[in-house]
Amino acid sequence: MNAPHPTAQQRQQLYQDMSPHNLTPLWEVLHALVPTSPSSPCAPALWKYEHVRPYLKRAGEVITAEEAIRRVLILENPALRGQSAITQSLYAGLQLILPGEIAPSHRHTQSALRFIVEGSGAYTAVDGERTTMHPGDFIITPKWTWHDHGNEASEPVVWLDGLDIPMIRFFDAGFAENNTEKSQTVSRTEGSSFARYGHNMAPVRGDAPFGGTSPIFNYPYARSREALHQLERDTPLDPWDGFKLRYVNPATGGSPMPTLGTFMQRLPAGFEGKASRQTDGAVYSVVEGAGTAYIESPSGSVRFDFEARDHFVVPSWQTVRFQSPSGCVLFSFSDRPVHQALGIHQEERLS
Ligand code: GTQ
Repeated sequence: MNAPHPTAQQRQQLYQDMSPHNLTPLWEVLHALVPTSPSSPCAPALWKYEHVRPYLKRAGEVITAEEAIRRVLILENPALRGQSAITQSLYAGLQLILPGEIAPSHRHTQSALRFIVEGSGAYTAVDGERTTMHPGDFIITPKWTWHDHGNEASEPVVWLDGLDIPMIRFFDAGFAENNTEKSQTVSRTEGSSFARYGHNMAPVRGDAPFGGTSPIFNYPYARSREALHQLERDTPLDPWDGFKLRYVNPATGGSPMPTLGTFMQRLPAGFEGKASRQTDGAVYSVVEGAGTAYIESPSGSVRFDFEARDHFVVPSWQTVRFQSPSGCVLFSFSDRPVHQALGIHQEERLS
């Protein structure tokens, strides 16, 4: 072995001497700080519902919703364990509420989405209005609005929670407060937000109640499903996406929440999609049917065979393509609105 080059030694000495002063050389890390393309530490991962469900059931036996505040099993990215994150910017979890339970009212600066996975008849209350959950419904909780969940039906209800928790943590902008009431007082009849904003109409006077966040807080599956099926009947198929729609804030045409973009797509029977990649890593909830996602990650190719109620994550800038011999419907969410606001969103569609 050769002795280290004197310059190398001098460099090491410099690093060592300045380290106690909280100084470190850029040139040793520049390539990683300013990569030629994104190289997410996040890994692709799949959570089969049949594997998750027994643990949800056990969670229901060891803690009440009230004691837990939120009885949720976090979907933790295997490459980000301990961080309560499914991607660097997003949080996802599966929340269980049993008949008769209440998840008490609180509010926080994090925005949340609920995507109903199993069971019907539980409710979420937001800003004085309740909305009843059905499988496939997409429900939002705008930042800093009081919200509580309850189940007055006879079956357990499970939904996917998607929040911008890691993003708000990154900005050190998290505030939260517990309500003095366990269940907030209901001040409007169910459906009144939808009546005002859900029919391509809006009140003549007054601003939308939640600023840049959608004034609608339940986007029922019956409607999104019908829209996709009609598209399948009479519009051309997108070779990458199948038939894919984004949810909108009807007051702005933008995303329902400033930090979270949400999508619903139908892959028709026999779909053999082309590969694409995007800067926004995305979380998928399988609504109906079955299929396969092929993801190219730096550590190799992975194949996820999915069916209804399974969840998976596609990391930033890793290519994904879908196949579905029998057809399926996929819900997904990502931090795309933030990428778009910053002008850094990129998509590459491979042929
Ligand atoms: O329902 O308010 O999964 O505050 C994590 C944090 C759900 C909620 C989560 C939360 C909630």
